Amino acid sequence: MESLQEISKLLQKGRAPQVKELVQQALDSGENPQKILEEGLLSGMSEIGEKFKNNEVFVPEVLIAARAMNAGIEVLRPSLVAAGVSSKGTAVIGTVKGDLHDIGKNLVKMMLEGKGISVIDLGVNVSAEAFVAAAVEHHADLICCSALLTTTMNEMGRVVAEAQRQGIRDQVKIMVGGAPVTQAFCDRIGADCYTADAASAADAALSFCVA
Ligand code: B1M
Repeated sequence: MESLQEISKLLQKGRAPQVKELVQQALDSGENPQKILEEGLLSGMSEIGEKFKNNEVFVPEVLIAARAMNAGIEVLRPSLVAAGVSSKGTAVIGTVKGDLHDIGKNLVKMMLEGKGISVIDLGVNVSAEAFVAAAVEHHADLICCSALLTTTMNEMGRVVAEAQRQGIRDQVKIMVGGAPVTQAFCDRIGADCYTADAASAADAALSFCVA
C-alpha cells in the first residue's frame, strides 16, 4: 500500500512528526496495525540498516530514523496491545549492559503486554545484577534480555549466573533474543528460551506464565 511505503521512506529520513501522522492516518483508514508495523516501520528500519552496513548512512541518520520508528510505534501501541487484559504474569525486560539498542526490546515489551503480561521495563544498558534484583523485587516469572551487539550478548550468560547465585534460577525463566543471538547461544549459556522475533517471544512468554 502506498501510504505504508511513504511511512517507510519518511522513517528513513527521520521525520518523526510525519511518521506519527501517517501511522495515525493508516490506522484511521482501517489498515491492519501489524501490517503498518511490518510494511511501514520495520521495512523502513531494515532499509536504513542495510544502508548503515554499506556506509551509505552513519550513526546520526540511524539515530533519527530510530526516533521516528519509536514515535510511530507509540501511535500503534494502543492498537497492538489488547485493552483491559488482566495480568497473566510478570516479566522484567531490558537491553543488556553495554548495549543501547532498544527498538527490538520495545517491540517485545509491547507484544508481551498484548498477551496480558505485566512488564517492568529496565531500559537499556542493564547489568546482570539489576535484572536479577528487579526480578526478585517484582516476583517476576520471566527475565527477558535483548542484545544487538556481538560484544554485549555474553552479558546474557552473566544474567543466568547471577540468577543462580541469588538462588532464584528455579523460580524464573530467562528468555534471550536480538539479532546476533541464536538457539545454540541460548543453550550454551543455559537460558530457557530463544526466539527470533517479538511475536514468538510473547507466545513463549505466555506459555511459561500459564505453565
Ligand atoms: Co547499531 N548496530 N550500533 N545502532 N544498529 C547494529 C545492531 C549493527 C548490526 C549494524 C551493522 O553494522 N550492520 C551493528 C552490530 C554489529 C555486531 O555486533 N555484529 C551495530 C553497531 C556496530 C553499532 C555501534 C557500535 C555503532 C558505532 O557506534 N560505531 C553502536 C553501539 C552503541 C551501543 O549500543 N553501545 C550502535 C548504535 C546504534 C544507534 C544508537 C545509532 C541505533 C540504536 C537506536 C535505538 O535502538 N534506540 C542503532 C541501530 C538502529 C541499528 C540497526 C540499524 C537497527 C537495529 C534495530 O533497531 N532493528 C542495526 C542494523 C540492523 O539490524 N539491520 C544496528 C529493528 C529491531 C526491530 O530489530 O532489535 O533485532 P531487533 O529486534 C528483533 C529481533 O532481534 C527480536 O525481536 C525483534 C523483531 O521482532 N528480539 C528479541 C530483540 N530482542 C529480543 C528479545 C527476545 C526475543 C526476541 O527475548 C527476550
